[in-house]
Amino acid sequence: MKFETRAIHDGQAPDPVTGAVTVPVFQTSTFQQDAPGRHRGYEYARTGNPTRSALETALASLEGGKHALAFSSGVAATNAVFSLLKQGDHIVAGDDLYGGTYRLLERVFSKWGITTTYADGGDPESFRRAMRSSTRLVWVETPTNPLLKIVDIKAIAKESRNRNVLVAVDNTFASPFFQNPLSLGADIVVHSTTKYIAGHSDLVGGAVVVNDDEVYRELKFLQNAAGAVPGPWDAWLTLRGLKTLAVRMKAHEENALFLANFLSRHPGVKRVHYPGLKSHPGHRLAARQMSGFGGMIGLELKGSLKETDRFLSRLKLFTLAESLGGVESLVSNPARMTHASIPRQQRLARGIADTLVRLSVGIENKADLKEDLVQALSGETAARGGLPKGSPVYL
Ligand code: P1T
Repeated sequence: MKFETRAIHDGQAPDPVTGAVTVPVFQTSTFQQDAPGRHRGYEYARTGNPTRSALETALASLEGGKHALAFSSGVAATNAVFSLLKQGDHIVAGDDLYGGTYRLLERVFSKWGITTTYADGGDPESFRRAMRSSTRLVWVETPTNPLLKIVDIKAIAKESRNRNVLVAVDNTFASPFFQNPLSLGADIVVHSTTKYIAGHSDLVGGAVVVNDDEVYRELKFLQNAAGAVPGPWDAWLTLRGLKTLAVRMKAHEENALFLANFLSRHPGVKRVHYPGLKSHPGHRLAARQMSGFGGMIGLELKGSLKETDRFLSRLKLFTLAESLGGVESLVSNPARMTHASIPRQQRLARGIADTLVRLSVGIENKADLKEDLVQALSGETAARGGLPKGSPVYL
């Protein structure tokens, strides 16, 4: 069955007891046992809950994987994958990644003797060079957060397989609709389901999808042992969201491509990072390993941080907020928001300018979104034309 059909049916058959067409919210912490240790598949809701099981079945299906596990956040899912490692193990991670992932590596796992080397996401060879005999895991995002770099999953997976190193791909930006890393040779897929999968900016959640039974067993153990599970309501909302993932992703992409083209020609814009633009260094690779380019745009304006701040404050439809992937458009300034946990020198070395703006393009009408950008950019351009400080900018 095709993606759109699986999103609506897999794991989501009508309830066998009542015929309810949607999966019930099993709001219970525990389950009756018929005799001590004899239960009907569920014993305690941290270990398993039928609403969560339905979500896990659907997520595995969307990623083309055998097993999925749902977590209470994307960071909790990431934490479970890093917890597969032991003291002395080494990770090679792409150098452009969510600030919270960097923080987890540098401020939590490093304390326990798990070290990380960062490799250039654009160069598979740099991953090979960073590997040591103690390397157990390669971790990449693609497209990356926030610079939208494209990492060659197949090339990295091939190199890692020879060395018995697990490859994990954080697929949050692409969503399973545009990219399935397991089919490109990755061992583990991670999602912040907070973003496109749930899609409505109304919950925080995460997921891990794998094919290998042994890796699944270890992760399932960690899910229960560490306990960062989603409650049934969040599992249910995520299920409701993912039914429309295909239609939403098509709309996100159409709008993002339209706006990226417009922005790349605007005189107030220095640089646009969007893999769907032919000028993007990862465009051809993205066209090969993804079936669409997604809804995220990186943007650098001409001028200083002051002009950037003016632009941010003038936007009306793009809401200044962390997160991404919801139906509504959001804008952020990674250096002071999502990536503030990376020290400034590190950020600059990775190409994350203080003035970088990140757009999560929603599914509103694209002409309205363009108009919002036009007015915010013209304000910024007019202001640079010499209006006294603090003057209102009329257009
Ligand atoms: O926020 P949470 O659900 O815990 O997911 C963490 C996470 C993991 N991976 C990627 C690629 C992410 O972008 C995130 C969270 N990111 C943001 C909140 C953000 O605005 O970038």
